[in-house]
Amino acid sequence: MKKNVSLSQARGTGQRPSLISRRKFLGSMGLLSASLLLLPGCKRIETLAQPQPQIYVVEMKDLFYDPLGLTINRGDTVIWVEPPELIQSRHTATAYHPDFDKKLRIPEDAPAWSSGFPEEVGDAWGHTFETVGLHDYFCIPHETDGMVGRILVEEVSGPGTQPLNVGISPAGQSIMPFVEELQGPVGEVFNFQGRVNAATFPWREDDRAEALQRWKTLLAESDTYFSQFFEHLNAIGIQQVQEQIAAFDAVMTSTDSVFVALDAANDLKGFLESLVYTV
Ligand SMILES: [Cu+2]
Repeated sequence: MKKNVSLSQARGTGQRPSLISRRKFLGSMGLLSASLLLLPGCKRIETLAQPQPQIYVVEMKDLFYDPLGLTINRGDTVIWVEPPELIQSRHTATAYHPDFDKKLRIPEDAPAWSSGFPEEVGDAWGHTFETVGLHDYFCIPHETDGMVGRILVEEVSGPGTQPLNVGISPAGQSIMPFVEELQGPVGEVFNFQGRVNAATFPWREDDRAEALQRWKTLLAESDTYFSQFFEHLNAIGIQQVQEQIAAFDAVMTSTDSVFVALDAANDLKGFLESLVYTV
């Protein structure tokens, strides 16, 4: 039996089938923190010694930001760049702000910020964050496709703490990381969803074997990543998650079907979603 998983399904309204898998990726980031520079989307440019402002890079890829979420200190700078492999230069990084026809989801006293449209591929734009709180942002032409991101500056505060359905498109709600993820072991949210979409491309080209191989690779990696995020969840008091994760792991280790694994991830996602704003 063939079960097709399309981009729209993966991002559909109210569906977050790969959220937990994304979190699994997040968990292992700590293990890899010494080699962050080797990971796509995790390019941190070390500047001076610790108290000095840092510069972080977020890549604007085909319909997703990489990394998706980032935790920084006040005074740090984030630079958004378009990688050269993009075919078209058409993405922006734009704060959820009435100036850009969105509800306010950045701190009230923060300036409205937006990259505007890059003139050509490879252009970069930076913003220095001087206001603590959550800064939610989006791509002007692709917000409804779920091209959204989140910068946490030191503390969880401001209009960005409103529920995700306040001012964010359904697809964006399915992508935006929870603050708990940004407060996790690493503070950078790996964009699993974007990678899932990229891995799904061969399927659309009728190369099912290649797509399955890419999915299996993603899921196998995610298994490693999950444990550390689970430890974080325990640390913030969600003990009952353990049973759900055990059930999920049992499926992950016993099935050869990436779709069965995806369904299991979806079940676990639903459970965690019911908890995440109550901690
Ligand atoms: Cu875009």
